[in-house]
Amino acid sequence: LNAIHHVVLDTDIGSDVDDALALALILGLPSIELVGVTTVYGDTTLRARLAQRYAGLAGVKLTVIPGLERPLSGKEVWWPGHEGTLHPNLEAEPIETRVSAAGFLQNMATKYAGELNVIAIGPLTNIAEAIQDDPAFAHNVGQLWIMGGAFDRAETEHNFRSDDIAARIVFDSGMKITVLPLDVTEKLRVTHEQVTSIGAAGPLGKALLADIEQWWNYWGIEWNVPHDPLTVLALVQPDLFTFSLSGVVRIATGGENAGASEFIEDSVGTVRIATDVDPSRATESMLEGITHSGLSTHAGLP
Ligand SMILES: [Ca+2]
Repeated sequence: LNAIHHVVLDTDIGSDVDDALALALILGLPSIELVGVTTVYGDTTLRARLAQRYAGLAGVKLTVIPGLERPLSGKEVWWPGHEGTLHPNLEAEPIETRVSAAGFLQNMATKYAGELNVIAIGPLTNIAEAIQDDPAFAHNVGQLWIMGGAFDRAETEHNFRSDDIAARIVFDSGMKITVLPLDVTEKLRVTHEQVTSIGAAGPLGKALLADIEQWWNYWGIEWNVPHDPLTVLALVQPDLFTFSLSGVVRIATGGENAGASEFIEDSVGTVRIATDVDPSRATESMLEGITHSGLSTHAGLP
């Protein structure tokens, strides 16, 4: 039997639809126990309620904690405005406000010392806060899985660029980190065919379909990249990926180049980056997990 992975998901769910797909995938994977969700970047209360809504559609109740709204970089938050608009009465969704997101991350890292997986699929503000505020945190986390960065091009990536200061704190922390950069995530696409099968997967699938269509309409495209679900998959099916040797990641801060990332191989480094993926097997596993969460956990469905 595979071991159960204890996971905290740190997410900017609600803007790019791929965070919702990542949450659905997590809920559909029997090998993951989701111990909580923290939200980051912009209206984190709205994001937290939205996460609870998706979970509810899969018959699951989450512990969701709204995290920091403003990046340490001080940059203006990118907020397209469609966040949550397809989901009425979100204010009724319960969230946890007695603890901060950083405090919750620290508590879980202590509770599951050495074996907590934190999956960070938004700007790294909450993670940086948890590191700065508790010297034991970086050591207590088993592994941090990050969607972010780009190592094969000059352009910067949204999560690192939005909070370059936080990204640098995280990569300088000595934490064990696996990075899923654009180099790898862009090898996959969510297409019409796949979306049709997601849409047929119960109430959660139906909601995801509407959100995917909204996202496609926003950009005027007919596909999107599943950056965030792929990051989840790297934890549960590492055999689908190729990873670098250990090394360090340097983050450029400030100026035009803010958030640019560079990987340097180093035998004492604690970071590895994904360098390749099997796109067809990854797509298959991703769809299987997402549709499973929609169909199997909701009462009254086959
Ligand atoms: Ca995200």
